Amino acid sequence: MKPLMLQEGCIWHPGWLDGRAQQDLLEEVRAIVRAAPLFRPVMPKTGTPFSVMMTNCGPLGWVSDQVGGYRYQPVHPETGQPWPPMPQSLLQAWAALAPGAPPPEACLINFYRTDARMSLHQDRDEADFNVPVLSLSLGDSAIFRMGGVERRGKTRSVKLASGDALVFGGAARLAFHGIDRVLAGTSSLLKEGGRINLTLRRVSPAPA
Ligand code: MD6
Ligand code: FE
Repeated sequence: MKPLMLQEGCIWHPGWLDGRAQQDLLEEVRAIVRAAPLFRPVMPKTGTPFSVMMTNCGPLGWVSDQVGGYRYQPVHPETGQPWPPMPQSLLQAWAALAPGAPPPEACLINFYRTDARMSLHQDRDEADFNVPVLSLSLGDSAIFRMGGVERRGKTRSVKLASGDALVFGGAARLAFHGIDRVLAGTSSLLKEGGRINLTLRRVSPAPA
């Protein structure tokens, strides 16, 4: 399907990964989870657990806990081991959809059971907001809500399906967004249902 601009800088590529590529990426995600087990982050200050479980690959990974807050770090918060390397397929997706951007340093992998959500947020733990974030989705479809750069602005929702890519850049890079709900039974990729979302990020300033 042809790409659609949801807002300036935010491009949705429905079906960017075909069935084979989705299956291959799922296998890579499974291998990453074996090396870097899913953990459940908690909100800074309140300690409220996320409903989503997470892991990462690449030189850096995004973590959150009560004391340290949101941050990137080179090791898994529970095992203390470096994150597994980023698979070639993800680097290829980055090269294709974020051409000219400096290499990604982190791929955050979110696991949603069918009752999980992600509240409206901005991604602002990275140094350079000129570099886009690239999102890839696997498994059940989900209602993705996006607004503007102000929390109270108006929002629109799209249904992200397995294989969809979303480039979050330009004026949309700091737009609020979240997952309202996962639509159980919309994909057969994951035997037990649920959804996986991968977001590739440049964390440090671009090399000179
Ligand atoms: C999700 N995505 O699709 C959550 N962040 O599960 C995100 O939070 C996100 O899709 C930054 C850029 C693109 C995204
Ligand atoms: Fe986000």
